[in-house]
Amino acid sequence: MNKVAFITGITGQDGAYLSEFLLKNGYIVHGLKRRSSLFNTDRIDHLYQDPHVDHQNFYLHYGDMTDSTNLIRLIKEIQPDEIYNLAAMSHVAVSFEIPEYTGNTDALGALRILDAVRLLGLEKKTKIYQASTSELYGKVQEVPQSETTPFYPRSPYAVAKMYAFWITVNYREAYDMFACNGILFNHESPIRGETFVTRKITRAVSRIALGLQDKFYLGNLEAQRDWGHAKDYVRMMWMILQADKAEDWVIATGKTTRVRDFVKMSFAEVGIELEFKGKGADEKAFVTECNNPKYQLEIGKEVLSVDPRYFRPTEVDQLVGDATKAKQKLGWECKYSLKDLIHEMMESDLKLMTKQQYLEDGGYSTLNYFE
Ligand code: NDP
Ligand code: GDR
Repeated sequence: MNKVAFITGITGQDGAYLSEFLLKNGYIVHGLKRRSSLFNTDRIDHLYQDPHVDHQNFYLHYGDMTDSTNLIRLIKEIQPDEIYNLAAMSHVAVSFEIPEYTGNTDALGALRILDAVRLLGLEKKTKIYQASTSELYGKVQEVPQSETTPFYPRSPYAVAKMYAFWITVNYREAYDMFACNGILFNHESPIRGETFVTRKITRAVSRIALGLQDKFYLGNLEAQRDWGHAKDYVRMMWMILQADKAEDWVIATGKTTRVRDFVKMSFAEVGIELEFKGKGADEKAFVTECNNPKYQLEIGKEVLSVDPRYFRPTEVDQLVGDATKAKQKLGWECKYSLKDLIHEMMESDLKLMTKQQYLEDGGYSTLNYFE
């Protein structure tokens, strides 16, 4: 019998990779997608199946994390063996703009899933994965951060995720449910949302190299993140639900890198070396070498400035995870290094931006939001 999984947030970065992974492993996959005025299924279009054909194993259902009746009905119909609750308003900076909605979706959304399973009497059948986050550590109390490090959330997003973390633990203890938190550190990929810093950088560097844009703007260049590849991390989500016991797990590479160095490494992928000058809000980056004849950038050209608009009211300065428990107990390992990740993201964005170049050369405009 094929196992049945229900993924909320299936249209997001992790939902797309997790769907691929579960389908390859023989699962029947159901996903929750939001109604939107434009198509929002770009990342999973390659998995789409015509609902009129037999033997379908990939299904999408309309729904929303703020709608309990919808979630209860879907879980009742699907009778999932595993639920992966990945849906969230996942942008930390945006959560300061829409804190109530963030709480409703990210905190109460997790409760709605847990309580639907309980209400439907599926406690012994359905295992639940909750997408918890390294943002819980926020104002860092300990380096590196592990399952025993105290939390100190620093944004409405992280506070909402802290509720989701504890309600998952509480339902596990109160109702003996197989409900687990994966405390995942940042993970990226070529399909990462365009407004997260890594993808913002690889898109901008590609456009600058191709001559489509002169420069770009970032916020805090000093922040340090433990960046892994999303493909490695979704495999771990599945492993967490296959463990003997329901527990909470830190997933991280154990290495941390400054935003500034991510910028340097991305430019280095196209043979461009940079020098950073100034400090804080006045920092800028200039080209010092251009070693690839394909990309002709003037030496001394300014390609990056800090714009304080991207600073956050409260920032998380440094994250670096200790995934010893997952490595020892579940045998998890990262297959991708940061260099591999940046290489893959740059390769993909250079291709995408080359398409934009053709369009622009043909007289069509292509939008590039500075978000
Ligand atoms: P994305 O932002 O790429 O995807 C978020 C998904 O949630 C999208 O499918 C989005 O739908 C959906 N969603 C948002 N709001 C709602 C709602 N109200 N109802 C239903 N669906 C909704 O996130 P990632 O894939 O990067 O992350 C997956 C999860 O893991 C998130 O919960 C995130 O907070 C968490 N996380 C992510 C980490 C990372 O580094 N990527 C690290 C740690 C945790 P739509 O496509 O329509 O917008
Ligand atoms: P993060 O990711 O907040 O860690 O949350 P993001 O890529 O948004 O920021 C990382 C760091 O880069 C700094 N930064 C900028 N960030 C953005 N987005 N845009 C900028 O221009 C910019 N300049 C500097 C930020 O200040 C920050 O320090 C991600 C999300 O996926 C969450 O859902 C997840 O829980 C955590 O990772 C783990």
